[in-house]
Amino acid sequence: MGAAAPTVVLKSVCRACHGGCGTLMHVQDGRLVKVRGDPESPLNRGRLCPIGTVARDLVYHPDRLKHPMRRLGARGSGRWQRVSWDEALDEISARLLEIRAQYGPEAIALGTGTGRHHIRWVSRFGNALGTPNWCEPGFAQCFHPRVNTCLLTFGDFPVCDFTGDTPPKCILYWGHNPLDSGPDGETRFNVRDALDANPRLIVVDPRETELARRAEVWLRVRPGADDALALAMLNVLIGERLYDAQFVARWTHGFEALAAHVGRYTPEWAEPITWVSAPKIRAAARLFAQTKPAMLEWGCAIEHTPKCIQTVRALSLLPALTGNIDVPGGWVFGMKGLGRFPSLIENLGPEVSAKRLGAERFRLLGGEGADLPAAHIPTLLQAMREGKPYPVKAFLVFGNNTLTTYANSRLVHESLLKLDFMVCADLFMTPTAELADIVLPAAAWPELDQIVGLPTIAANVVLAQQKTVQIGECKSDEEIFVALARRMKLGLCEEPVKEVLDRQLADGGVGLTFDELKRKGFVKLPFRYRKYEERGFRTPTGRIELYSTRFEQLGYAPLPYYEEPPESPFSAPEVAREFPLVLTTGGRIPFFFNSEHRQLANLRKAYREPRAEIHPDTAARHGIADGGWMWIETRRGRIRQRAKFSQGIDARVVNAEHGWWFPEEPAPEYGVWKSNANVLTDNGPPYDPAMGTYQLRALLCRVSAV
Ligand SMILES: Nc1nc2c(c(=O)[nH]1)N[C@H]1C(S)=C(S)[C@@H](COP(=O)(O)OP(=O)(O)OC[C@H]3O[C@@H](n4cnc5c(=O)[nH]c(N)nc54)[C@H](O)[C@@H]3O)O[C@H]1N2
Ligand SMILES: Nc1nc2c(c(=O)[nH]1)N[C@H]1C(S)=C(S)[C@@H](COP(=O)(O)OP(=O)(O)OC[C@H]3O[C@@H](n4cnc5c(=O)[nH]c(N)nc54)[C@H](O)[C@@H]3O)O[C@H]1N2
Ligand code: SF4
Ligand SMILES: [Mo]
Repeated sequence: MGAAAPTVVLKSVCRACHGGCGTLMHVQDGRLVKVRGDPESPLNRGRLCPIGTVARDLVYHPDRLKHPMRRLGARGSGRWQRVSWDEALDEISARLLEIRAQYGPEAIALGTGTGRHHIRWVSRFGNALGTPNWCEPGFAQCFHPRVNTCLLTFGDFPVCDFTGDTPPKCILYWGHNPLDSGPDGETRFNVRDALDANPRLIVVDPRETELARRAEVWLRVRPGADDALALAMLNVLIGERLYDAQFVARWTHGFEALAAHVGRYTPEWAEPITWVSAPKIRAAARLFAQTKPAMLEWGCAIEHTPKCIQTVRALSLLPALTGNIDVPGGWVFGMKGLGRFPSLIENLGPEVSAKRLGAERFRLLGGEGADLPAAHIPTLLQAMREGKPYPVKAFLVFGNNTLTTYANSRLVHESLLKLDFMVCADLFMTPTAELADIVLPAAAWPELDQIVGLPTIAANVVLAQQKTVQIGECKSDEEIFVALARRMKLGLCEEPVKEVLDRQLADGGVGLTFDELKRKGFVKLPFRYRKYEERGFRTPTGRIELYSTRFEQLGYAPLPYYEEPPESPFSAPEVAREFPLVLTTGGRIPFFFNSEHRQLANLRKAYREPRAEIHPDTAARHGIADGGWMWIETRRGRIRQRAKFSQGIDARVVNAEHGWWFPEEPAPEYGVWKSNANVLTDNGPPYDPAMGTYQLRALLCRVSAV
């Protein structure tokens, strides 16, 4: 026997969630033999979460898609035939060119998932193809409402200062539970390190999470009443003169108007709406204002209702009024290590952009106020179903399990069945991929080259993700786009992936090529605080716009206001008679990323089945046992999850987990209708007027024992 091949250790970065943990990839003879956290990475210093730890299980899972497949028989037949990449690309190219010629490029839509390595490449390919219709379930419902709102209010996107030397003295966690979720735009371990310095904690969450238990003030808000709560806190900050008067006078616009506006939103007004007592609201506002530096850690819970943008606006003003902006340990603006992504958006003329579904109505999502313009999902699905305002005939899905993460899964299913042509690129077969005509095998994170800048948008740490192994015939999504663009002779999006990566690095502040960055693993850029002192804020007034001139210009309210969610005990009492409980969904699970990872035995053994949190008194009234299956039903449909008793949750509230399907159950459905929270949610109007956001939380439900 010959000597064992030497092990090579390559630096990379985990992208199994929004990502960012530096890794050391041990490769022997073309096989990944070990994955460890990189002790040198400033984002995780050697640690990995449960999902990162099982990287090898993901890469070598026997159910991975390893070659392209063409469906045999009717949509959803569950029968597939192996085809070559050439056959698959030829067929996709021919069908798309046909649809484009007959109905116009806008009849081809593209979908993707949250924060993936290739997210911007999906819209880039759409732009090359000439269609404005790309979408992502996180665009109107997650993170981008925060980004777009802040770009208009602050001229930049603030992130928590977790990579500097000064820990925060106070953290306000609002609708965000980063002990379980790898947070948006940050990395999990920086968030944990900030807690080690024992900051004072305020938590706004309907569930009694570990953070809520640790908090000095826990505000157990009624799901969907966050806007009322934030407005009442603004009322206290201003009424009790707790704001930073000097900062407000020098660096904000519209303080007088805001002060007059929030005068009506007293804690006593908010108490019956939010189910939080007025003294607690006062205590939270005082603690946040009087402890510095303070930061706001906000999550997607505030973006899952149709008044998402005004909620985000109201919250964003808390750090602004208290002067916690671009200061050590506060909310900071990043150093922009990466250049602008070559999105090819200029290829869409104004007429084509105007055809973006929903753009005209939702100007922060797809119109002139948008950072990365996206189509409105309910409008897109309607175009698939009804051909109105024009037909959408093809859907190309690159990394999204549409049936599990879009609201109202039954309606989504009905819409997808109307398509002429559907393609799905994924790591595994999913209930969504089963509806496709062609399925493409995508490379997982250890199998591809990319760069990532973190914190997202602000990017003062830039890392290289590098290809360490090849699995079957898998290709990265980026490579698939290039291959398809060449096959279709688009004349755009045809240059090699590495050229684009090099250009992004050259246009940013890093000063390295991709190959050079790969060898280093990551670069951390030097940080400067209070950058606004040099050049003001990038808003029309040069200040933080408490009163937003940009919102006003776009035809939206310039000051945040309160609005009741459309399906609540107060706004829909007739519905509440039949469905008396307030339902919220989500609540991240540390072992899975959205609908992913249910195949990985080492994760699944820690968490076999979906759980819905419920108060024992409510459960008792319906004969539901702790750990027993319970039905959860809304006007849209019914699912079952296992009851998880909690004394901490309000007896009027239930929380159902999202993303559940069962890869071990028979194809083509894999149990997707059993426990999927989005059978319960709503994608009908009203939508957020600026962003088009639909309702994933703050709904009405009833429960019963199975
Ligand atoms: N391990 C893991 N990490 C993840 C993900 C994952 O699935 N798994 N998903 C990723 C994604 S896409 C995102 S957006 C982030 C999300 O991460 P988070 O923002 O932390 O999202 P959730 O855990 O769904 O919800 C946060 C908290 O909001 C509470 N909540 C529910 N309804 C309301 C409400 O109406 N108001 C308020 N104030 N709170 C409410 C929930 O009880 C929960 O504790 O995590 C990312 N990271
Ligand atoms: N009810 C309810 N619904 C929700 C939420 C909620 O809290 N409650 N959260 C919402 C939020 S915040 C978000 S961001 C969305 C998330 O929604 P998505 O990000 O779309 O998440 P998934 O649907 O799980 O899609 C991930 C799919 O991509 C595949 N995949 C993983 N890596 C790759 C890759 O590199 N390439 C390709 N081609 N495929 C890959 C996975 O196998 C999986 O099938 O869900 C939203 N839906
Ligand atoms: S937190 Fe995210 S990036 Fe870090 S190890 Fe876990 S899955 Fe990977
Ligand atoms: Mo998200």
